[in-house]
Amino acid sequence: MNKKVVSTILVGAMVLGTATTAFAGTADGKKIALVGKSAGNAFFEIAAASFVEAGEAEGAEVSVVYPETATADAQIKVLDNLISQQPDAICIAANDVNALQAKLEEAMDEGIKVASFDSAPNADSRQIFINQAGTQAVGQALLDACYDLAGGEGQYAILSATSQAANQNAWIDAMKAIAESDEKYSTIELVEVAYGDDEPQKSTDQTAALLEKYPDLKVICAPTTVGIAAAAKYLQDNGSACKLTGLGLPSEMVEYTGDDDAHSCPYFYLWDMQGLGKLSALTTIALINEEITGAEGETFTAGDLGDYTITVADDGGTEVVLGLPLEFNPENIEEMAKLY
Ligand code: RAM
Repeated sequence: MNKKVVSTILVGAMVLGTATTAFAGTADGKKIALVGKSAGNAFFEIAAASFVEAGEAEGAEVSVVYPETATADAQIKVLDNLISQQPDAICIAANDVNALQAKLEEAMDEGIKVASFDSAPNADSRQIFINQAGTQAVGQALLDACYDLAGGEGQYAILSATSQAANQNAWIDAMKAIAESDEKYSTIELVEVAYGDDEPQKSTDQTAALLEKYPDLKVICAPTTVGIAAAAKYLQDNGSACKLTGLGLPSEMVEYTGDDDAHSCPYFYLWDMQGLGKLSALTTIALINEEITGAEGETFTAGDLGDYTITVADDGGTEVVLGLPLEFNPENIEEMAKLY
């Protein structure tokens, strides 16, 4: 079955999650829909597995739904379908900051709680954002890695996901703002932001194009798990001197991570993926149960993850922040690859 057919079936019928529970959970019988940015991306599959596990442990029925493409239009179709099914909550990773607003407002007007994870729609489109690692913290880590791998001077480029991706654009904006505000970074130059659309082949082609266009390119930073894996393979297979960093899944980066010339990526970042799925589920359930409304200053306990306080996000909406970005390098890559 090709990808399009699978996606269409996923849009048409809420599958992939099932109800369980024989005990009294905090969300018995509640229906939650988890919406990813795109199908076929291991990142969302890993996050969804822990979301489903945590949700089902509380008695919720979780459905995981993917749009046909990584676009806002495709997510609007998914949302239309979901709204007609009246789940108790939707938790979405947005493909666009503003384009989902009307649909998500419609959902909230109908009494459906709206949380977002991974990639936030604007402040009016959600009640809360579950932020994996803090936008500034991710931007700082990535910019410092570019500076370090460039040896403190020279050209670097960014290989992003789609041009509309809310999360990638927020991280890139944070990188640019930090670079502008600190003289230290004036010796490194961002030459281009390219878009691989979270598709492996397009990301590979964009990597090749960057190398051809900028023969002196020292670093590519790919803040997308799909992009970094594709770039890692291309750079390594071609013995390129250009180094790579960004955000990746350790399980997809093991063979490319190393300090020597034989490896394309000395180190990269991500966050606790299982924690992201679990915190997203438990925050969504806290919204359903009206333990929180998503307002600044509210606190709640997310099971064994501990206590969380809702804070104001960079975009003026609210968020809970899971933790800090985690660095993956030759020392820990093998161990972390077993987890995600
Ligand atoms: C890709 C997606 C996702 C992002 C990761 C880092 O899998 O774009 O939204 O958070 O990369």
